[in-house]
Amino acid sequence: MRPVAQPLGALTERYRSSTRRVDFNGDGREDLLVRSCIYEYPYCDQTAWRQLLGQPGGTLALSYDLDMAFGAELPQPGDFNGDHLTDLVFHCLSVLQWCVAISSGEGGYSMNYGPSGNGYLWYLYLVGDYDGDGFDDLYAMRNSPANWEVIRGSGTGLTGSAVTTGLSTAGGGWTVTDYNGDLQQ
Ligand SMILES: [Ca+2]
Ligand SMILES: [Ca+2]
Ligand SMILES: [Ca+2]
Repeated sequence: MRPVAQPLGALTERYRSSTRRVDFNGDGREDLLVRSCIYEYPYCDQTAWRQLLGQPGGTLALSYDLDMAFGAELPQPGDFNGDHLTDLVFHCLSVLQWCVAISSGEGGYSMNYGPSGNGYLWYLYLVGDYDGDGFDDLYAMRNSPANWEVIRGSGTGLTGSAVTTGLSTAGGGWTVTDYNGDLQQ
């Protein structure tokens, strides 16, 4: 049980999850993912997601563009292989599959592909550790029936099939949390 003075645990414990503290290269400095224009002339006709890595002194340095993401996606941070480097999961609109950019440790990443994204809402998904195994999992909204499904983190990326939760997506405004403190979300 947590002491009353620190019901959420010590400050250092609260932000140990890479889901909450984005660090692509594991140097302890928080990093950013930004959407920016990559073809600006004569007008911006293509955007991309770009990693900016935190530098000593508080500056940021442009690192990598996110492959297979052209700007309409909404990448979500998580750690799908349990190495404490922040990965990014999103719906690859170019191939209509769920995919994860697994961070490599130098600011780069390798792409991993999960199941087809057909039949899911492509713009609304969440990340949490559904089964408490230390690998983050993807919560995806199935269109019909309108239920949440979970595509588990495998330790190397995403598993090839989804788990049916039976939980309706009705209501909107969803988030993922550990409701009963059993370290499963
Ligand atoms: Ca970093
Ligand atoms: Ca990782
Ligand atoms: Ca998991």
